[in-house]
Amino acid sequence: MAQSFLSNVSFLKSITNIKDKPTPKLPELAVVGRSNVGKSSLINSIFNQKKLAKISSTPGKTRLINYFLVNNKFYFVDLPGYGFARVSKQDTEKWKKMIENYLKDNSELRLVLLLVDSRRGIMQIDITTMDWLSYYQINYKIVLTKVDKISNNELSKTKSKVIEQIEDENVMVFSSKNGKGRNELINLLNYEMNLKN
Ligand SMILES: Nc1nc2c(ncn2[C@@H]2O[C@H](COP(=O)(O)OP(=O)(O)OP(=O)(O)O)[C@@H](O)[C@H]2O)c(=O)[nH]1
Ligand SMILES: [Mg+2]
Repeated sequence: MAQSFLSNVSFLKSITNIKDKPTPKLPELAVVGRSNVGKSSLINSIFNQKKLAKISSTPGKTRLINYFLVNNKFYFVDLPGYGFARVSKQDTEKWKKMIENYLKDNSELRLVLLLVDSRRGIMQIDITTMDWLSYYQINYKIVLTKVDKISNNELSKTKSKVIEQIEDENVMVFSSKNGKGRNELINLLNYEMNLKN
């Protein structure tokens, strides 16, 4: 039952400006977070595919706003990461503008998954993003990624700290490597994107 909304996915197009959004307009679900946090990997893992979204061990792999069509029902949107030091100031500014431009005035956007590396926890740039999302009244959920890399003990500590920071119990955990948290995330997406729109 958890799989129901995942049966059909395809890459549709890459854009840099939301005026070039695909048609028809459909509800959107987007992943945001620091470079290398595992955004593209999460999309691949959710759909059980290896090469749907391009991934790389070098931060800065995703440079465009990538639209994937799911069941002709909604768009899953993979965004470029932010906050990676080795990228030029000019590029950083360009990406920041692209992401902000995507997030604001986006009436199709139903839910944002804000991915946070479970080894690092919430960083200043994530707080800035959360302020942004709140300001634009965008529904978002925090997902702690790469949880296969830390012990259960470390994970529960990080999770408690994040819950305290954001004052919300609703923190997801995820590993695209061993599938931890995958069913819970699918259930959440199923609910948010299927039943509620
Ligand atoms: N161990 C482990 N590695 C992961 C996990 N998710 C992603 N990775 C690795 O982390 C690196 C970055 O993954 P991506 O999915 O490309 O990250 P991204 O957030 O899309 O990065 P940008 O597109 O640069 O913003 C890759 O080497 C992945 O294999 C995970 O859950 N566990
Ligand atoms: Mg990516």
